[in-house]
Amino acid sequence: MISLSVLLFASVSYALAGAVQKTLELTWKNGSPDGFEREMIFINNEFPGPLLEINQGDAVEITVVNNMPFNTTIHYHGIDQQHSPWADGVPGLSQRPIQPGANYTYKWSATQYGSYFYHAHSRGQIDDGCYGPIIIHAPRELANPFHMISASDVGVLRKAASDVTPVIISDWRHMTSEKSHALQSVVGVESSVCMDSVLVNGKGQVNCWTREDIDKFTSPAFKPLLEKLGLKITDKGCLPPKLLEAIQGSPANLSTLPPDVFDICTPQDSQKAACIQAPVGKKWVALDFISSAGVQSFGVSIDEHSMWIYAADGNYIEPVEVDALNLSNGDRYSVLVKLDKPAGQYGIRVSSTSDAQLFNTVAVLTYSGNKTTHGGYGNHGGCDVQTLSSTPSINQAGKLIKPSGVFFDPLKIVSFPPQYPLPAPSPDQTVLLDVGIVGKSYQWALNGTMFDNAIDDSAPPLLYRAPPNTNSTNHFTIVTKNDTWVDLIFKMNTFPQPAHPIHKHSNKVFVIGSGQGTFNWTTVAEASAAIPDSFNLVNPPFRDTFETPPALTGPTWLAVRYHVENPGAFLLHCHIQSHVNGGMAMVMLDGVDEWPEVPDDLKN
Ligand SMILES: *[C@@H]1O[C@H](CO)[C@@H](O)[C@H](O)[C@H]1NC(C)=O
Ligand SMILES: *[C@@H]1O[C@H](CO)[C@@H](O)[C@H](O)[C@H]1NC(C)=O
Ligand SMILES: *[C@@H]1O[C@H](CO)[C@@H](O)[C@H](O)[C@H]1NC(C)=O
Ligand SMILES: *[C@@H]1O[C@H](CO)[C@@H](O)[C@H](O)[C@H]1NC(C)=O
Ligand SMILES: *[C@@H]1O[C@H](CO)[C@@H](O)[C@H](O)[C@H]1NC(C)=O
Ligand SMILES: *[C@@H]1O[C@H](CO)[C@@H](O)[C@H](O)[C@H]1NC(C)=O
Ligand SMILES: *[C@@H]1O[C@H](CO)[C@@H](O)[C@H](O)[C@H]1NC(C)=O
Ligand SMILES: *[C@@H]1O[C@H](CO)[C@@H](O)[C@H](O)[C@H]1NC(C)=O
Ligand SMILES: *[C@@H]1O[C@H](CO)[C@@H](O)[C@H](O)[C@H]1NC(C)=O
Ligand SMILES: [Cu+2]
Repeated sequence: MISLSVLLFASVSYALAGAVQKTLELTWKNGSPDGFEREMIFINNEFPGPLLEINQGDAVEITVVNNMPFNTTIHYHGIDQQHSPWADGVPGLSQRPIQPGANYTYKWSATQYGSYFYHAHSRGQIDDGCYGPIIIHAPRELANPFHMISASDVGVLRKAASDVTPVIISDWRHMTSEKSHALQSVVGVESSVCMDSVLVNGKGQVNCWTREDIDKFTSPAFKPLLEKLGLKITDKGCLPPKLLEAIQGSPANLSTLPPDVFDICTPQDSQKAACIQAPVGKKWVALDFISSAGVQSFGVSIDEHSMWIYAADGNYIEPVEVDALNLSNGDRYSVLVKLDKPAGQYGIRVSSTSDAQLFNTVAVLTYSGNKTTHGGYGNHGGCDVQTLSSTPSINQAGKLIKPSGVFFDPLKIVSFPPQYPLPAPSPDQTVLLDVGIVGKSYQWALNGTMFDNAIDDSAPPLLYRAPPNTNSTNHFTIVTKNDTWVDLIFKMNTFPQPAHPIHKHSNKVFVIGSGQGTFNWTTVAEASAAIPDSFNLVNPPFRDTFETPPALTGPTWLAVRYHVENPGAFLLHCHIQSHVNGGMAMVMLDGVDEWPEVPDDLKN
């Protein structure tokens, strides 16, 4: 069990802050989350890993013991690592890899509250199951937005939110990440984008769609190209490899592709579905939706219930009531659900909304007056989905069924309380980044140049070097000074390319603009003078994970702005595993003028 702070509600000044110590032991053994057995990663013998429950202000110490046959590191996604850049978990940047049999202790302070998760940051180990949820409880006194949901229920809503249940959504592949990665360079196309199943809290089914449904839900953006090439979406619901070959414009070795990678779908339904048990007799339940997906993004909804989204990437927002939300890799949304329907079982629908693959799963939200507790996070019981009779709000392709339904729009997020700099600062530095493939369809770059993955083993890690390595001739290193403002402008000028869920390590960014068309300006000031409607410089969303608009039939762009306030070596990267492993990352040497001295006892 986790050693929890006994002080459930630490004061805002953190004078009574507690400590959380936890050991996470990583092992590599057989498991079958969707009914198909393969080798995978377990954390303390669990999949997904155990919940880390923390109070804001706590000192956190996590010892990761690597009992797997390969190197690893653990990253705490969304944790800002104020004054602890050495605990960020990126090999070659903030530490050396943890080798088989070794361990490393991550020490950081919980300066934030809300929903986070931890995951491996080594190669494609996320796709092998290396992740688990983090909840950081806000102090009772912290201003919350629950009165905007129901003025008469504030106490009940706050209590429900403090009992929030994590719901981790991921995609799952039957091949290990290393095999899948190696296969791509043999085959010559990005074959690792075709997954096998969708998991909710580590449970799922392989439910192969009928050909009729596959044809019916084929993305209109790809239909003309498929028809022109005489191709069809594969039996696993994936864009066919021949289409990927056509997009990259260079020949592949498709005869080397095992048929079960794209084509053969074998149903597996030996597993029960994830079952989320709402507390007995309560009016509201809170859920933290977390995407630990390696590739695809998902539409999520709960049958016959709306969801009040009250936090995004951990931070409170002005709540919005929606029927469905889109969840991309690395996103966290916290929702409150009113339990105002007859006691029973309701489907939680999770359907891919990415054009690259049509697949889905169903989990169950159950509530009753009965004292049955076979659900919740970390409980391995399950529910039957065959007996579900509730009415879905989205179809199997993630589209709203009722025309009056509401999909959450992440660009409309408004922080609660307001937290944006006004007047908008003018940036000290603007970094323009050319996003796209740079060769084969598995070779990706955030700035025209593939990130050099050999950095993983760079000795010593960049953070340990003094003075910092300010090599900016490699086209994948951004160097900033402390207490400056930086604009990052992502330009997707080649197409088709999917939406990229970009994750910035350390502190969050303001998502200030996005649009269709070529971004042919050099600063936000020029662009916002020309196309003001594409920008929000007043109350922009505040995120650590943000999606570039998909560039399917023409160019798109995205602009974010952040304040450099935590010197250290951090990563900026796409959270699609095949993209980041294919080179889609940048090193950010933040605040090089105030570079920290790494304490000797924290070096590995
Ligand atoms: C971590 O490694 C050190 C050095 O090998 C060892 O003394 C210690 O017992 C290990 N800790 C755990 C929790 O395995
Ligand atoms: C296909 O594979 C063969 C044998 O591995 C290799 O010699 C050839 O270069 C490959 N062709 C392409 C287009 O990758
Ligand atoms: C969310 O997904 C739906 C269904 O695929 C799509 O129509 C919609 O454009 C997406 N919304 C956003 C804001 O990405
Ligand atoms: C409550 O439990 C009883 C007896 O186990 C069962 O028959 C009934 O269906 C349960 N009700 C709900 C809503 O789960
Ligand atoms: C594991 O990490 C060590 C230390 O950085 C490095 O020398 C070794 O090459 C790594 N092993 C692999 C397989 O990457
Ligand atoms: C800078 O980066 C380039 C390109 O990766 C590399 O060739 C060069 O050795 C680097 N210089 C230093 C001083 O690290
Ligand atoms: C991005 O790449 C371009 C060349 O393609 C280069 O001029 C620019 O300096 C690079 N930006 C960064 C931050 O490395
Ligand atoms: C930017 O590109 C678009 C389309 O290519 C063009 O219509 C527009 O005039 C350009 N804007 C500037 C400022 O050059
Ligand atoms: C970096 O800048 C931030 C924001 O101004 C400031 O709070 C912090 O103390 C600075 N860090 C150092 C090490 O000077
Ligand atoms: Cu990407």
